Amino acid sequence: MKGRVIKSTGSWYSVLLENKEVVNCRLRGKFKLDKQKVTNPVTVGDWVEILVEPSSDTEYIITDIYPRDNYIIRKSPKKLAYGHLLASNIDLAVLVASVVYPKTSTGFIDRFLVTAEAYRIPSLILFNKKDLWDEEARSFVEEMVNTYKSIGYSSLIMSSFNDVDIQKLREVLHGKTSLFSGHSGVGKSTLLNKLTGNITQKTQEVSDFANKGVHTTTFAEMFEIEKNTFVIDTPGIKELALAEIEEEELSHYFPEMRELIGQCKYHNCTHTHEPGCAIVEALNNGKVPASRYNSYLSMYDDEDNRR
Ligand SMILES: Nc1nc2c(ncn2[C@@H]2O[C@H](COP(=O)(O)OP(=O)(O)OP(=O)(O)O)[C@@H](O)[C@H]2O)c(=O)[nH]1
Ligand SMILES: [Mg+2]
Ligand SMILES: [Zn+2]
Repeated sequence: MKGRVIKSTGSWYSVLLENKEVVNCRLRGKFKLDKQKVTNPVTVGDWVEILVEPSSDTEYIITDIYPRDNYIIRKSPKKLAYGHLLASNIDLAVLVASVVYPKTSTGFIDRFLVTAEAYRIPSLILFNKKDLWDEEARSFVEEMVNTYKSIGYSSLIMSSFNDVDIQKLREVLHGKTSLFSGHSGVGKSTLLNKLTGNITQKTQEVSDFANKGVHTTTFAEMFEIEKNTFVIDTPGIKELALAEIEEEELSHYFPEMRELIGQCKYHNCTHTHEPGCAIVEALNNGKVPASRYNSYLSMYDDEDNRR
């Protein structure tokens, strides 16, 4: 039988079958020693082949993993040099952002976009909690939306508590597998509950966990919000490490810079200090937004320091 992994807790995997049944599966031993350097060989979003354990008629085992269209991998907190697969087969990476309670910085947004570019996954910036904004916050967001639009990124301005907005989001997500990511407290699980029309996920007041440093959602889980439309709710992230991205290739993941690469005076230009840099020239002409260039410099520095 073919199914899709919707949850993984330790050595057990929940697999959604075509008939909507969810069964608990274990892995066959051989997957544990896969040649990939990952701590988890199977992840949420994977399509798998399963069969009933011969010695029982209630237990299932995963016998095969279908090739992945893509995946997102994070550095494993436990095992250095190993990655942790967060999710796979994603059509849309949604960054849920907020300008208040809690604030998402442009630096964080740009890191997310770079990561999605590196995995070749289309992305969407979802500015949530608009009901909390004053005039200043609103125009700040609108400016950001315009900046991102000018370089080809779509945004959505919304509130989890506005039914018209939820309907618009539903249309954007239709027929896709979308990953919800972002800081703790931005409303990922609240949005998911609105989309499913159920209290499927626990949510929590920002002030509560900000003080305690607790994340409400603790592992990635996928939900089918309508036929063939999936949303993966993930735990909040504080920081985003740029997994597997070398500093020399960083500018390739900024679409507005990508088109200028090759026009710099020096072929190995890092776009940080060299004369005759086409990207710095575009920055001065306003074609590369200043906030984006600042994010580039900060990510470049990080990679430098890591070395
Ligand atoms: N005012 C307002 N509050 C919201 C909105 N969306 C969510 N919230 C509130 O924000 C708080 C955090 O929401 P959650 O959905 O738990 O946040 P999360 O992103 O899932 O957080 P983690 O699971 O910790 O990563 C809750 O108190 C929600 O009610 C919104 O659009 N407007
Ligand atoms: Mg949550
Ligand atoms: Zn340059």
